[in-house]
Amino acid sequence: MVSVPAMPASSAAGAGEGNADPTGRLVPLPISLVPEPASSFVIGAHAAIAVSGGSAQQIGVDLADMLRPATGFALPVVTRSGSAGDITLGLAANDPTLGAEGYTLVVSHTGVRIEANQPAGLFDGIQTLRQLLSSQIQASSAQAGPWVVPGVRISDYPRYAYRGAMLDLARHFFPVATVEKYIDELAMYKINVLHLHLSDDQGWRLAVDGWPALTTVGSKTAVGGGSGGFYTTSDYTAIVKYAQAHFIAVVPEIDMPGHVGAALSSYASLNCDGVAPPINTTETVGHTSLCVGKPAVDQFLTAVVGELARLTPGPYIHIGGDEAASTSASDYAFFMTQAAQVVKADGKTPMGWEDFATAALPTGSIAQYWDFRNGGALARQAVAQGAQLVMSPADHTYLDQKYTPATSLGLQWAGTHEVQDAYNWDPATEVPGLAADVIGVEGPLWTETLTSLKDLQYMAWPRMAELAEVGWTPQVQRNWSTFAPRLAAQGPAWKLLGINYYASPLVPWPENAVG
Ligand code: TNX
Repeated sequence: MVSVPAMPASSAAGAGEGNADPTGRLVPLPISLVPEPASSFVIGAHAAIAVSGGSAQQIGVDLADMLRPATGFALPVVTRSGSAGDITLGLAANDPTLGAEGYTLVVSHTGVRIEANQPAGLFDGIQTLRQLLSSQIQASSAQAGPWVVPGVRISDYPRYAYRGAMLDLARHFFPVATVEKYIDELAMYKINVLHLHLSDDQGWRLAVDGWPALTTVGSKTAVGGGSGGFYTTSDYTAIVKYAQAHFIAVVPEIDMPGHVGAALSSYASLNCDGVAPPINTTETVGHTSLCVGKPAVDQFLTAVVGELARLTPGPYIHIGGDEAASTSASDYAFFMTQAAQVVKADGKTPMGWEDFATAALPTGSIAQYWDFRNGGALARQAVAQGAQLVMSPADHTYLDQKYTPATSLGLQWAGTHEVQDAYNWDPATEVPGLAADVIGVEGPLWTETLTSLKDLQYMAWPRMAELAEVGWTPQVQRNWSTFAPRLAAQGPAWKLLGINYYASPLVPWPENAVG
């Protein structure tokens, strides 16, 4: 039994618009923030966005796109050092502690200056600036203002390098535009990885050169028998480019050697009995396997991994490996060892669900911890082979799990996850003793029960914003009681952006966030 926090009138304002404390709006919380109440800045009608040229230019354009609709200001992006009244973006931070994704953001009464070492840090910095403004900045048409940026000195960089979201396109397919919308939303919270689950029993979602039936047959359905769909090479490339423009790396996953019903239905040669079965569109897992050792399966593996490697600029190729209950243990270990080697030979780093720790893994592979019921044994086995870990414990990060038993969407095999369950955990201690091997976190959004953008949003938000802070902000700076009002302050922005979210009664949403 959890109690709803009391919400005095002053804290309702604190969660929303009239909040003088700039930390009251920021998710994820920066590592260092010094309020300077005497130094607030008002973005004026003649403000410019001054950039140092080169790669800062594009971030300047991003910032202008972000601020123009609601302010109604011209906000020209100009290449010059900033003068009074400007927002200045620079890439001369020269500060090793900021790393590739950190930034400094200083507000004085004459302007705002954001500096970083790399464009990714500058991009993170403009996300923070957006949150420092009134949520009215999210409106799509001109609003009254004034556009006050509270006085503050921020120096900020992430706890973990890998802060991911996963989207299951296999159980239900979603068009490019839906994925791009999710990318827009993730970028606001400094998420930097999008893992796409592109195949499963119920559907195959990516065209593979030389294997046309994967899409002409394998893509045609979905959980419950819906119509399915797939990405052409150019669709997939469009997603990768869109993500890149938001400093998000795509990690493609083809799940093997189980979860392959759609592939088995497409090619008889992948089956031990040489017969292609009909696609089973129920939610059942663990009933399919590639016929390990068959030459056609080797060719399939090489072709699929090769295609993913060609189309994916990021470092990781995810080869699945979960719940292969219909593959013998020895076939499983043989196949996943081979799959990891093919990824490596294609110049990429193999990533897999933690189950693949029973195979021989190249040093530096990435194991994705999910099954909180096994006490971390597979994660330890992976680390013993020199792998690193991405933490997706299903009882904290699975965005498809119901919030409460009354949530109409979602599953609940890992329990129900109210907002506090998504926040109150530490990736470093989730599996004791492995803190040094954790490179980050990921929130998987499985889609057995989800069929629209609205469904995806409802299950992802607010939990994905919570996970963003778990991945970014040092553990000692995180606690639910100070986080809840900051989370609440996202509500009005989500409402203006048309993001459907679960208005948990455990969060003190301001009045303009709900209804
Ligand atoms: C487990 S966790 C799965 C998925 C399901 C999900 C539903 C994991 C690696 N596999 O196949 O979609 O649960 O919550």
